[in-house]
Amino acid sequence: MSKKIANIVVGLGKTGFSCVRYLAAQGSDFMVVDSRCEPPYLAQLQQQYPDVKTQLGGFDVALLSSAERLIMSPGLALDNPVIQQAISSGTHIGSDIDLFCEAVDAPIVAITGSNAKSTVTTLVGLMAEQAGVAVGVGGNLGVPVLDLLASGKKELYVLELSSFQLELTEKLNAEVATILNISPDHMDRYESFDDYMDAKRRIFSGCAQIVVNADEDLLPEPAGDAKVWHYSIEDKASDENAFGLAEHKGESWLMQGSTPLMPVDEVKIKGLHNASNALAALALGTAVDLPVTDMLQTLREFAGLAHRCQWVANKNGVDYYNDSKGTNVGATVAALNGLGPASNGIVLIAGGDGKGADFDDLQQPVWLYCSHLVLLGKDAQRLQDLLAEEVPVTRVKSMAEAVEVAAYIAAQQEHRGDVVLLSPACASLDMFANFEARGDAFIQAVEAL
Ligand code: UMA
Ligand code: ADP
Repeated sequence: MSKKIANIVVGLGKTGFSCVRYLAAQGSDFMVVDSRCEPPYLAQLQQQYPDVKTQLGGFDVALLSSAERLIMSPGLALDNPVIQQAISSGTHIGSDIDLFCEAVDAPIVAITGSNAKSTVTTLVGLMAEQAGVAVGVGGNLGVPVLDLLASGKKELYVLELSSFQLELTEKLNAEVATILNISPDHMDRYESFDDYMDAKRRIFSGCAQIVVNADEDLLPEPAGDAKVWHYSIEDKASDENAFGLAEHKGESWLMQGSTPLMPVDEVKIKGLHNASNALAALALGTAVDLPVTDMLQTLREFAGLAHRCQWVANKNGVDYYNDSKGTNVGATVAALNGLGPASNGIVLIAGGDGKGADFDDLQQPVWLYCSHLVLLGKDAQRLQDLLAEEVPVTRVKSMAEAVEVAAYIAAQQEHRGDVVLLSPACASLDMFANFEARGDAFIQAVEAL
């Protein structure tokens, strides 16, 4: 009988290529497969690892079933029949996160949620840097976890983990883990909302401490004997293990228990949802002993990530915001609730690939705060069917047209000082390479006005 291949790396995107680098450095026996004929990292593989065997353009049942282990890329759903057949023939299945967990030798701060992951991950990473801690920050945020291991000795890892990355994770053993919030996303990948929650819940496996957002009804109850920290924007902090908001010296302050930390107004990223993100970061940082002065300094300085409710320009009295990372309903609801109360009427640019989502939760904030909808992309019709009863809709074919139309409408409105907001509630992949490209197209169109 021929010898089994030890590892097959399934997928040659960012994650797959990081697995190649890692396994090659370990001297492991592996090959690479991808369903596409020309996967993104093919040229780099051929150049840097010419001896690594590949099979491209489809998955071969016999080959995958002959491996001891498949190392899956997060973008591939596990219900693929070939993958399922390999599993039933006894092939072990894992991910880059498993390889990382086997090798890591410093505590992990693990962050998931439907929204705010990148913002909170970045904040905690910057807080650690501010405190002089050698920190590796990555995961779904962009740098694959295995690449973090190769970038020098670290004292702490801060990881953003998507539900896709958690699906296969058996024991993450994080020092502290959190699910920031949960609202439906990726419903084209999961059979039900419960399945999506189950994937997220795996972040808690083996963790020592848990940070819980007390404002979220739907979050799973933490189990086991992990130490629990709470945070809330709706409540003042009840004890030293809780972070909240309270009146102090006539202003709203960030609190830890009964200790006032800093006025909310000094947090550079604005809006109540960002106050929640600041409290989450403080709770996570406190759990790994980061000094409070360094954490507060970071909150004063961090200006926010691009494409998340990012102010772009004021043109003729109209503020333009780029929230291209608003790729699900929960994010767009947060953007509308954040900007709506201070605006005379938001012209909302939305649409794209809804990933099978139910858009119902958009109705209330859209009808309350939007004066006009400019819709584009694959699911424009579904959004129009749901929302056009109360708000006028214009359909467009490109981002340039969307911005031109939105600017024209904003100029016609009775009150000036309005807002044009790109917050699509959808993924970008039907029209753009990624959410960054969509946001850049918006910014370019605004600049061209
Ligand atoms: N694909 C194929 N055939 C294959 C392998 C992949 O068609 O054989 C397709 C997938 O279906 C998917 C695309 O290729 O549409 C990319 O998948 P991938 O697993 O190769 O992705 P990577 O390039 O490795 O990037 C992944 C994350 N992408 C996904 O989970 C889809 C990146 O998050 C992450 O930054 C990176 O690993 C490093 O950890 C991006 C993302 O969109 C930002 N994440 C989703 C989200 O945030 O909503 C979960
Ligand atoms: P993720 O990495 O989970 O996608 P980001 O920090 O990139 O999170 O933000 C994604 C979207 O969610 C952006 O549109 C952002 O404005 C919005 N957002 C940020 N924080 C929150 C929050 N606490 N609740 C809801 N939406 C949020």
